[in-house]
Amino acid sequence: DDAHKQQVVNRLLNRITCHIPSAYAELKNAAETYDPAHDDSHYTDGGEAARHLVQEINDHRVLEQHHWFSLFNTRQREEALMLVDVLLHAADFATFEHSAAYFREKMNEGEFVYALYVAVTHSPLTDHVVLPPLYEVTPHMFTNSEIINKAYTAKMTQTPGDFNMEFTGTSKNEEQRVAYFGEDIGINSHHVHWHMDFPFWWNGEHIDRKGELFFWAHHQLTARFDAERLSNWLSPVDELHWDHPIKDGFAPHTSYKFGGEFPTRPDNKAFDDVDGVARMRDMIITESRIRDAIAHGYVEKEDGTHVNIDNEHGIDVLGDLIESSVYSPNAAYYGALHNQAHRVLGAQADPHGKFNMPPGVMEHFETATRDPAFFRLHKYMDNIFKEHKDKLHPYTKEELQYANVQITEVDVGELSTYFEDFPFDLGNALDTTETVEDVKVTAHVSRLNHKPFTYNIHINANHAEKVTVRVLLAPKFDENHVALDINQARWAGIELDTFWVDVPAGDSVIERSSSDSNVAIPDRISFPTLIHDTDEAVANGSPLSFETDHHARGCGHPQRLLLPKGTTNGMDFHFDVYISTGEDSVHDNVEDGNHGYCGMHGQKYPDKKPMGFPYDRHIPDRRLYDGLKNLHTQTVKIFFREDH
Ligand code: CUO
Repeated sequence: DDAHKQQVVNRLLNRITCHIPSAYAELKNAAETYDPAHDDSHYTDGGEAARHLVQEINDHRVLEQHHWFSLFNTRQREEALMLVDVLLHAADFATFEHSAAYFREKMNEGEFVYALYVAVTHSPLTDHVVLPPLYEVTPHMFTNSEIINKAYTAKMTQTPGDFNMEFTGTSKNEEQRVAYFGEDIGINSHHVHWHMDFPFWWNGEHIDRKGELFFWAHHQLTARFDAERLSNWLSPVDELHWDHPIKDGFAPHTSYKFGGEFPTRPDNKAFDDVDGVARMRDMIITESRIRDAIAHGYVEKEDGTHVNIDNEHGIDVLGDLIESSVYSPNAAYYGALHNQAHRVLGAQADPHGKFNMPPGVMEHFETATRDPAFFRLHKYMDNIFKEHKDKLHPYTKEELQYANVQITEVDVGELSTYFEDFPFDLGNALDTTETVEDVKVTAHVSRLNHKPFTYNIHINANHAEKVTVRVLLAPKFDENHVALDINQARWAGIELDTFWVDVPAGDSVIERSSSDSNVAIPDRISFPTLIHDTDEAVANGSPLSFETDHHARGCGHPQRLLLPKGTTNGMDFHFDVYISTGEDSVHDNVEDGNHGYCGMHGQKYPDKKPMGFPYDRHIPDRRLYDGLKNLHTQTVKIFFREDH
């Protein structure tokens, strides 16, 4: 049952990097008595994947334990994917459990954690399993070296400790003003889960609009980061380019559990070719091939035939092409701009491998957004996507209007943000032995949150119908307090919510709360709580105390960060509500969840319209959007409260 499965997954992940083989007798038994090579009937592939992996291990070809793991390292990824393959071919949960327990003892810990997270995310056997927050499974990737060192001291001296985690650097670095966003453990968790839900290497069942989601999820990260910058008197991020120096350096103050310190990059570092990865010349060629495809309006497939991209599906093709994923129509020609860029940026401290440095933060989805170069890189790609979107014809009045509904008024409650303290557990950061007692060590971070808010949309409908409601926020002014025109504001827009609702004929009010938002998820259940509540449920034979459906997916913008920070005196934003026909919905019923940036697992993306509609395309003339009865726009202020 669910509690049992949850307990197994907890145990597989707890203490995984703590230098002891298995913290649980049950797992040890499963690992010792189980022989995947002789268990054909329990796998849907007859045990082929398991036999293959066992052979690789017996031949001593797999990465050792206690070594860093990078998904972008081709061989390391292959190994992790072999384990994913084994787990996804398990015909029943017992096989899933036993294989995982077995390979846990034999494989690199980083590969194991990655494979298990991906397998639990995608296997129907683990539908209701809640994955613990990665920041409490592999805390090294989410906190800094100073905290880890203090935690070790606490353990050595057997003194429980609470340690405040500071943002990296000093106020001399103006980028530090927005470190609360890039270094937020919830953002990092969302980002790494997004890439586990939509892996670039994914070759299983087709995932709907995966390329477009790659564009949209990252476009939103970029737009949100810019809104945070404006809240802190910084100009929006500038894109990076291969033949310009990387303006901002970054000192991560972070260590691998195994493999030393994450490398540092000074300011204004010129891009170097990276041995075994890419030359800058190749990056420029790859980019120009993609820009050519956009200019031509088609992508050339490997067999020479064309895929037309001058339409609303073009963005999906381009997303696959730029990332690049297995879905890329021609990776041999268009390369892998995005993935290579992450590796190139991650290796700038030691591009020729002279110093045996481990990969930089840009090579891990857990750590990438901490580096200001992350947002510069994604702005660069975002601008390529924009080039394509700007080629499409602007929406016409006909496409935009919806005669059935008139929005008469939208009243929005107070929008305010504040910083709060958040503790998380560091137990999994520390080595464990039989002879040294565990002590409780906790990291505290300061994180942005907002007061819950509601808004009421007053409408008048000619007839009862299901309608699609889209809610957007966009900064009103730039960093010099010059008003953004509609065409700038629309690209800076933040999706707050998209939902479907049945409205009656006549006047009615749609009430919506910030906590309903379909782009955000609540806090993850902490790992110690997860373990405690699960063990209790198993021991008492009672159901789990938490709602598994509600917490099953880790992908989703943190609810706390739904609003940008704003300013003490109130920062002006456009607050737009746009209503269109319910026929934009793919499904009859869409429950509230996290589909805005993360889709619906195993199902079609629920909104038929392009992501970002009705603001995804060029707006040559503001009058196109003036006078639409189904669009309501107003100015709101977001207040940052220091003294919350
Ligand atoms: Cu998520 Cu570059 O795609 O990090």
